[in-house]
Amino acid sequence: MTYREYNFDGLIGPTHNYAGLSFGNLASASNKGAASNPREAALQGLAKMRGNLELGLGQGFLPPQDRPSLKTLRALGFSGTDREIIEKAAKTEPRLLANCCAASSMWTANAATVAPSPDTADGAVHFTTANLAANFHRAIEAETTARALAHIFDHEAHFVHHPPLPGGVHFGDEGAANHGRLAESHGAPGAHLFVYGEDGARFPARQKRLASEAVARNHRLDPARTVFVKQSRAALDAGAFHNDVVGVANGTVLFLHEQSFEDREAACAAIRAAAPFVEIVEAPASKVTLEDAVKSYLFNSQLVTLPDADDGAGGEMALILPTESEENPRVKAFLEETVARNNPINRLVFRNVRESMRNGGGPACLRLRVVLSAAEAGAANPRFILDGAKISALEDWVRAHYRDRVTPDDLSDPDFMEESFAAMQALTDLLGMGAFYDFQR
Ligand code: SUG
Repeated sequence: MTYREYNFDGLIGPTHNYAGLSFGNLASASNKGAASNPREAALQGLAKMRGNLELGLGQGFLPPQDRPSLKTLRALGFSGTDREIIEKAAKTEPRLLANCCAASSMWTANAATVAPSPDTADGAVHFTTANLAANFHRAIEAETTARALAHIFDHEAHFVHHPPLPGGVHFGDEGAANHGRLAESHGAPGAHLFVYGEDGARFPARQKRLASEAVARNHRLDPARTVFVKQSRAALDAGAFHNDVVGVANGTVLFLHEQSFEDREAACAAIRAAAPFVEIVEAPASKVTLEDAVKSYLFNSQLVTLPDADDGAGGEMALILPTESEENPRVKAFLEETVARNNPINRLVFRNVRESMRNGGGPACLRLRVVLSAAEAGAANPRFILDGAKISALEDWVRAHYRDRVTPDDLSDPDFMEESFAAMQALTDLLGMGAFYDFQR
């Protein structure tokens, strides 16, 4: 059977802004209060999707969420008309309002964890929506994310959907950002690497071991091919709030920073036991410091197998990197050295996703990987699987509805809310989604 990897990128929403909401995420903190450009952000995201399509990769997307989240504000005691709710929240609880306006669902690596069908005991594709319990603005994504995944992957025989884990921060789960799959080809049984954290001296860990274990159970993975590894406190405290800031896995390759794991040798031994074919490509701290890694996001790249004649196995690999990693001379030198060496990574592609990067989201944060057989891909909702014409239609939609400048003050403006909902209404019309969002129900 032929299997293919699809990247489902988050379509960036019209309220994209810099509110400094994520403690431990250095980019989010340092850009707090800056003006954002949602139009440019969404077009950068779509250009990355188009670029991946042009490389021959499978590309889908997840829709943005409806923001401001009036449902959340109502549940927290704000009442009146929609406009009155925004006015009251802006006056008395502006931080809460900012949390309810975040366009953070764009980072779909945090939407869910996915297990492809060759890896699961029942042969279905399993999804567990992430509860994102660590941050309020992200925790309120989970309900709509689950709805979106169920809408797109709507076929009982192929797709199993697990709700967000219960228990709040006790089972804090940040989705695929702390998970990687290693396999000899997309369709071969894969090994699953779950990376969890423990609080550092500076910053709290978001992903809990208990959560990773629960997701592995939900997905009916083979325990012999499932590894739980602790992220290093040094990486967390350097600003790697998700493990995908310091490492990425694809196919037979694990590309990571030397200081990613708390106990490097034990972690690598466990990974080799679960995936004997693995090739570990490591950046030594002497060449790339953790600080370089966090600033440049070289590991927050999409490591992809370029298509070849068969099912994507054995093809060469490319790194889809943020332009920031081209601008750091040490990082650039290490990347060039990596492609020159004898390993499957032999192409570098730099993409500008600066608007997202300024909130701590690189190319890998913006995508959820879903490996599908041809039959499974055929069972997914085709409106969310892209070709060039569909990308052009989404670009037109962005140009018609998005502002090119948003400051924190704009979040208090009820007109901005109405514009955002008009955009979402037009999107549901375009995609035939019906009354999908809370504001439409
Ligand atoms: O959860 N930033 C996101 C970035 C997520 C990146 N995802 C991965 N590494 N996979 C976060 O910290 C900032 C929003 C603000 O400050 O306005 C934010 O939510």
